[in-house]
Amino acid sequence: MLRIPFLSLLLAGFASACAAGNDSTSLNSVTPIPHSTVATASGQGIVSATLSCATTRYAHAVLGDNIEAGCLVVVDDAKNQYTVTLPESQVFEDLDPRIADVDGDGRNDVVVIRSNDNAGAAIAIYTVEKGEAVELVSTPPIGLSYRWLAPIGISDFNGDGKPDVAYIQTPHIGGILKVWTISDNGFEQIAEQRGYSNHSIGSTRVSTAKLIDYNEDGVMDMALPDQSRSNIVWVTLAPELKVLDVQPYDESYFD
Ligand SMILES: [Ca+2]
Ligand SMILES: [Ca+2]
Ligand SMILES: [Ca+2]
Repeated sequence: MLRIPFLSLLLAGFASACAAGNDSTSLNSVTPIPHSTVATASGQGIVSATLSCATTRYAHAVLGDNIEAGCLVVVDDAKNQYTVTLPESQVFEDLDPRIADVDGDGRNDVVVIRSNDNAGAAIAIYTVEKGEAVELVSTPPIGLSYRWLAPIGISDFNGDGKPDVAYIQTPHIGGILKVWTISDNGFEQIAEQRGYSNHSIGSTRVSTAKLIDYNEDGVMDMALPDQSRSNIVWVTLAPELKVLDVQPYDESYFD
């Protein structure tokens, strides 16, 4: 996935992309929120995703400033543009939309962090279906205001052939690694372990982590900072959650 950084945007013009529903304006008219990346991908389904409609209505400010996104603008492979506009009670508390085919239907979806005034953050996955941008699945929100989570990545971590979504819940106050997958039962959690932190309060780097097949068994593993950033911990989920290695922390490993 190629990402284009937008590091020096001014507030001017933020309102331009905030029309509700699906629109037909060109992607060039969409202003990403400050510090955010525009995700792009090849293939079918969603090929571009931009966090836009800057708002300060959710006063949490864990991602470098107090500006969050009120909408998500996606473009599909047929060059149709769609805008998902959140209600006033929610924002996308995120800087890096992640394009991946999460349900394995051959069409790209997009994974974002969506926060709610009363209940905190959730993983939300959107897709384009029948000419509409719709929510595919989401986790329940954490349950408290200003509780946040930081995605690690999307890959088939347990080797069952289906993509999984990994994230750290509450990375600042006792981080819990969680992995979810779309199965016949819906969106369900398949793994959980405490003790990790992939984000520092105020940093615009959403996740300090790396996807790597560390034990070279053909299944993607994760390298994660531990909660105190004393160590790097390599974790596999194949066939079940296990720590593969622990080494002294080195920030440059995650560059
Ligand atoms: Ca899909
Ligand atoms: Ca899997
Ligand atoms: Ca592996």
